[in-house]
Amino acid sequence: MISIKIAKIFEDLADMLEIKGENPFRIRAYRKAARNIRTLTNELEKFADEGRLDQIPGIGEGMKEKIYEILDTGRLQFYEELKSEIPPSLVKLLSVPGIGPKLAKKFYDELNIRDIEQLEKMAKEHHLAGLPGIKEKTEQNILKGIEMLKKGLERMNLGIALPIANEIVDQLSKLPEVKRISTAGSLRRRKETIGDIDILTTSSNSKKVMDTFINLQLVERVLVCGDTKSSIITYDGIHVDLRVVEPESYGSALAYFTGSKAHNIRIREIAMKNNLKINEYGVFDEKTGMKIAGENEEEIYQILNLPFIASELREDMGEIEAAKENRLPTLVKLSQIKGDLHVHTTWSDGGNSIEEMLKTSQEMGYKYLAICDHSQSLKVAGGLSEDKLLEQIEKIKELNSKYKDFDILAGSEVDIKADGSLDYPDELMKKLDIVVAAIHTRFRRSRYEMTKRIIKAIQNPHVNILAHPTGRLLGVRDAYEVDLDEILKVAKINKIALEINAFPERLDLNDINCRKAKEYGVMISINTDSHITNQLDYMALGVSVARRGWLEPKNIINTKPIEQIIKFLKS
Ligand code: DGT
Ligand code: CA
Ligand code: CA
Repeated sequence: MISIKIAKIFEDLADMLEIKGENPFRIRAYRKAARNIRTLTNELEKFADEGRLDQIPGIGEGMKEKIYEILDTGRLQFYEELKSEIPPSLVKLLSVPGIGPKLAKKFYDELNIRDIEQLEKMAKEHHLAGLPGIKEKTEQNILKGIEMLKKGLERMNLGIALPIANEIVDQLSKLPEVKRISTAGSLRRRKETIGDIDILTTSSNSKKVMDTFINLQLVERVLVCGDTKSSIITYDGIHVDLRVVEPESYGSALAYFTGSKAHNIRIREIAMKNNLKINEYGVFDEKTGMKIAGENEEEIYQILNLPFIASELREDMGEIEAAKENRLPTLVKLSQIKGDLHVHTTWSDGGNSIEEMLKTSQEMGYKYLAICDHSQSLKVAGGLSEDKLLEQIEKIKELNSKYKDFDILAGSEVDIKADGSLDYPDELMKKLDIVVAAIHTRFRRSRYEMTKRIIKAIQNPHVNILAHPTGRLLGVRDAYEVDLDEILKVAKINKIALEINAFPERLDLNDINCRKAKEYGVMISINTDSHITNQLDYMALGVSVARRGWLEPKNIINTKPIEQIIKFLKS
């Protein structure tokens, strides 16, 4: 858990150095290190103990020393010094979309603006527009940015919340007093954003559990500490509720606190029709008041004569009707995924070699992996020239002959240009096993133009997968406007799979659009878009999205054996 704290410190350092106007390479190095440390969750200490910190991509000598200092002393002198120089509330200004370090510094120097509240006030009173280089439009954009930030702050991405929740559950599970434990709430339903983390447990010694909870390393502040419920705030600013319930009520409490509220209301209605009462303590006979169930969640659905409804479906989005008619989907599971069809390597902007990505994939039990580095015009991401790509294809051929029972697909994440043409010529794409097409630039186009552009791209016979189809970045950028129905129609005809990009900020397609793709009979590929080996674990996030989108293994291309993948890619 210390890794989260260290990542946060490095992110803060990057922001502070940016305000100070320091060397951009140094700033980028901190951000990169923070990102890689964050994905290590509980492994960081192991790396440190074994003296292997420099094996983490992006961790050089200086970073290593800083990590040791935090591990040894719990703080970092350099960070404390910078904090006294640059108020942390000023750093927060950078999280307003549209405000960079130069602007933040200008507002601080000229108007003594030190936090977001002051900035909002000054913008509303039109004090910003007078400053050199600041137009009225900028002022309006800043207010819009503040609004977006406030919305975003209320919820965090599943990809941030899930590892933290898992870590807390792991730590508490180690206590002999903890008998049963689970996440609940929106996190257990795997919603793409989470308001707060809910955890539920039974224990013979609630005081001991609460004590352990509020003293966990990631706790910054304790809000409430009681016998049955405690709440804390983590270093990341995440609110976590822990509830301890009686063993005989664990199942009904789990159902109650998993929600959603809308789902629970429907379930209680069905119960009432059967003269039953359901609450967080159990299922009761309405006439006699006798308790008839509550220890296990499954019993609740059984008593109502319903099949068990997976937590990801509990949104009152048709799952109750489907359960009644016995047509709930058989949801895809993580263990059914046989490979990842979109990963990067050091050939473009990745942090690990092809061999390293392969090794981790094999350890995960995969049967194949598609190497899809960036294409030539994406210079910022180290896109491969045509010659370089040809060289990589040869390299992959060579590797393939070395690996038994594992297939490496030579691919590319080919940029879709503004006019819908692709970033490599057809003759070159013909040499690839797989082409993943994606938009990376110029998304401020009309719905009509974007739709036309994507359709043109997926009509190219060499394209197999449309990556992150709507371009949204959670909390940063909304999806671009497209006519998804039109795209799905063309995808169906041209046998194109759409991607669930499992990267935490993307989760694109989202749950609702997955259901739509399924209706159109369009295949889905769940890919991580990994840039380092640790990110291959993001597959679990992608699978959650698929489950929330009612997808079954048969809807997902990378649950299939390699022979069928090849058949699909050739079709
Ligand atoms: P979030 O945290 O905003 O992402 O969403 P949830 O669903 O985790 O909501 P939260 O944390 O407020 O409460 C957890 C669950 O507890 C929620 O899904 C359903 C249940 N719950 C909370 N308050 C109520 C309530 O007033 N009535 C009912 N029926 N259920 C509630
Ligand atoms: Ca919650
Ligand atoms: Ca809660």
